Order: sequence, then C-alpha cells, then structure tokens
Amino acid sequence: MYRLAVVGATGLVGSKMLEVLDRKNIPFSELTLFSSKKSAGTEVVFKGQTYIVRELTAAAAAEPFDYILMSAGGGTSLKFSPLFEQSGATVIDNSSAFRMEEDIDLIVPEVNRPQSSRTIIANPNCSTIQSVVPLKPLADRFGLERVSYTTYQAVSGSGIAGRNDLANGEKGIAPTNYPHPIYNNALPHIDVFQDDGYTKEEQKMVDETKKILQLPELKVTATCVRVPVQDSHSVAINVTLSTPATVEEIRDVLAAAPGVVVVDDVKNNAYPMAIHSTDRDEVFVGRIRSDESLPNTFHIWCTADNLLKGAALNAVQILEQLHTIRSESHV
Ligand code: 11C
Repeated sequence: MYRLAVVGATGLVGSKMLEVLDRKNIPFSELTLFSSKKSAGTEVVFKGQTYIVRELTAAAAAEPFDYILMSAGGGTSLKFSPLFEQSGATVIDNSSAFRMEEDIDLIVPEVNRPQSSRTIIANPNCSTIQSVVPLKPLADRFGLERVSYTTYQAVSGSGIAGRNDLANGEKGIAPTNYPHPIYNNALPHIDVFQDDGYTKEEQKMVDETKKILQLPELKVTATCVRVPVQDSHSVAINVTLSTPATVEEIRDVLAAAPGVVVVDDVKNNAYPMAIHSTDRDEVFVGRIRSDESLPNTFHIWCTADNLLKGAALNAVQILEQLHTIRSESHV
C-alpha cells in the first residue's frame, strides 16, 4: 500500500488527478494533499473523507512518501521534486521542468516504459501526449519520416486563468491571462516566444515527440493555436511515413492501437470533436486521408481531453505502469 501525495491538489489538473484516482484501483494507504501557501487550508472531499490541503514546504518534502503526483508548475517542481526524490519517493511531474533532461524518462504508457534509475518521471505536454499515442503504432508499422502539427488548444490548458478569460470575454471584459481576447478569436501564441519565432509550446511538441518515440532524427514542426474551446485539444497531424501505406491500412492500425478510438465516417459527418473527447480517456482520430502533395503522406485529425489523457490520466497511468513493473520485479 502506497503513501501517496498530490501536489497542486486545488488546481485544474490536481483536481482531475483526484477524480482519476477515485475511479482507478491504485493501492494506497495514505493520501496527502499539498498546494501553495495561498490555497493551504482548503478542504477537499475524496472518497467521502475530508482532507485539509497542506502548504508544501521543504520539511514536508522530507516526510516519507512512495509516490508524488506533482502538478504545481515548473518553479515548484524544480525546487521540490529533487527533495522528494532524495527522500525516497517517486515523483510523476506534470511540469516541463525536467522533461528534456537526459536521465529523466518522459512517459506515455501506451508508447514507452521508464528506463532510467532516476525517480523523477516526467509527464509530457498535453498536445504531445495525444499526438504520440496514434503516431507510435504508425511508427512501428510503417516508420516515420516527418510530422507537421497544427494545434487547436482549449483554454483549460492555461488553467483556471484561461477559463476565466474566455468566460469574461463573452461579457466584454478584457483578458488578464492572454495578451488578446480569446473569446471569438484564435491566438497563434501558446507559451512564450523564442528568439527563432517559434513558441515554447511548439518547441515542446518538436522535442518531446522525438524523445518519447525515441526517434532523434525525425523531422517535426508545429504551429500551436489557442481557440475558444473549454476543454479538449484538437491536433491536425500531417505525417510522412517511411514506407507506402493505404488509408485503410492506417485506419486498421489505429483501430487496433491501445488508447485510440477511430471516428472516421465522413458520409455521416462523423469525425472526432472536442465536445466528444471531453471527459473521455481515449485519444480520438479521424479524417484520415492521403496528402497528395507528398509521397507516403497522410492527414489525421486528433482530439483528446487535455486535462485527462493530456495530464491527470496520463500521470496516473504512469503510476499504474510503475506499480506493474515494480510488482513484477518483486515476483
Ligand atoms: C497549454 N499545453 O495548452 C499547454 C499546457 O508543458 O505541460 C501544458 C503545458 C505543459 O497551454
């Protein structure tokens, strides 16, 4: 039985982590909820029991825990994840702080398994997670040459502040989180701009895709766009395969892939939509068609719940994966 802690328990992702833990069979004996000083003292009801959220401090990080589900932003993670690790806990970290470090595993359980001896495990960026789930079976079957992403990302990717900007925008109130109104608009701007003109979100999609798929030479590019949608990111994936394939073969490979649901019946106007993937665990794909402008190239439309598969669910699935691996190694 594990001693489990959730850091960032009062945030959008932290609350989803609790929702997912509630319906999963994780064997834990103790649950501790942490937050920033501001939210400490909040009461959270979980499985009928009331928990008082505690402030995360260095002393708290030295207490004995087995697993930490961490969703409190990069700064908090940089400070506290190594302390938890030193105290013997395994940290599953939803921030981008450690993702690209060589000795840190970046895990999507349908795609890869932890290899490192480090016990900070990184949960990838939401738009990356939902993209690599369908790309992995295509990589295994046909090989990948190039991936071009265009994203349509929900405001909940920015947390409560993003939700507030959308709701307030409808009432004519100026945004405080985004530099421009998100209501009735689309912003080609997620996270900060780098010197090369790409945003950090776009760079994450490029770097994390290569790392998770273990394809350092894969050509990847991305344009990331915030849209006035509450939940569920949509991604237009343009993929060039290494070997020829038909649309039917791709559809069959994706239909058999773990965690993927194919919705692709355009005669009946059936394709994945944000409103259908919200509150669902799976990644939805459709509009699968050949891109006649390049050899072996296809378009795939992909939607998933950014707070579930894109964050909280994937983190809990990593915990389940580690539980399975560690139970097997003790047999
Ligand atoms: C967004 N994808 O939609 C971001 C949120 O690196 O985990 C998640 C950022 C991250 O704004």
